[in-house]
Amino acid sequence: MPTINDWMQHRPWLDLDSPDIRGYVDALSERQGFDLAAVLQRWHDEGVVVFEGVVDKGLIDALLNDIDYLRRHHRDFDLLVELLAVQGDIKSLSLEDLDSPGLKFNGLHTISQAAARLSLTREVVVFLTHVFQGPPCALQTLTFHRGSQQPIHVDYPYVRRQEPLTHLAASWVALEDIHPDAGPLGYYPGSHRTQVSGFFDWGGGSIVLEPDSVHAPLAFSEYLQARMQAAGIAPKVFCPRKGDVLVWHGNLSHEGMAIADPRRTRQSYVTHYTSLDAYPRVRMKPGAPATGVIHSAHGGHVMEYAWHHDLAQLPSGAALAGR
Ligand SMILES: O=C(O)CCC(=O)C(=O)O
Repeated sequence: MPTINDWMQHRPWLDLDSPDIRGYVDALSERQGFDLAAVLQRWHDEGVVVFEGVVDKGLIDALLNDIDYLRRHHRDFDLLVELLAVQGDIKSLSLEDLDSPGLKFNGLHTISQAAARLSLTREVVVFLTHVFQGPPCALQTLTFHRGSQQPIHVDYPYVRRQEPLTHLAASWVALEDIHPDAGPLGYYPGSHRTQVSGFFDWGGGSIVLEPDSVHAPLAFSEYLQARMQAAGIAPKVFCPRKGDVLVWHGNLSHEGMAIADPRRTRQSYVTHYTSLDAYPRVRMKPGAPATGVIHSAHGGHVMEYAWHHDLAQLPSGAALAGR
């Protein structure tokens, strides 16, 4: 059962009070192609960084083509989905379900090579390598067609199989220009600091949601809302252009804003990452990451899940083969 102590003892270096960011960057022999010191400082202060226009638009179009294909042939693929917080198989969805706000595809990277590659955009992988002090690995991915309208939350009580728990971050890639009325992502800068967030006790001192937790996610949202109000932090609304990516800390409060115009889509692709050291061993195929990977780039990995074999692949698999 992870406790406050576990979190505090395993904080990554940038979560300590006064990390020597300038000294760290000056000691590096390689240049990163972006202002690393500035983004590390922003991560320390705000728990969020944005890289504008860095994501390969050809890959985004390949993913959109995969999604379109999947929506037209959804009974031919194995994919977990989540609709109104209930998990199920994509095969069981009706056409109406497929258009529903809040529908998430879980683990699209397992059947879409374009998705797997989008999890490993260079700037994101390089940045997270410095955050974790080791290779970042995709733990899971979520793909949204419309706004999620998800209440305020932080990820680590739900994404909790990595060891240590603190090795957690996420990226949010805009697959189209995001309109303010489409239910954009909202986030609370600086809320990742434990002085702001505190620790929610799910029961018996556990800081994560367990099958026998005495509290429900709604109580957690109410707790975080009260903490944000007490700290005077209002949400920032992220309305990016196609190809922008936002990276957030595993303890950053965020939410899906209300959808003002239900006709609008809000196509986005989220990856949750941990470090290679913290990646749950039971999920890895023997020999991973030397083998058993879907894609590796810039030192990061998207691994196959141990229980998956020969899943039918979306069109980008053939289109990107050998590239
Ligand atoms: O994109 C959204 O609306 C919310 C995404 C999110 O909360 C998550 O992936 O943890």
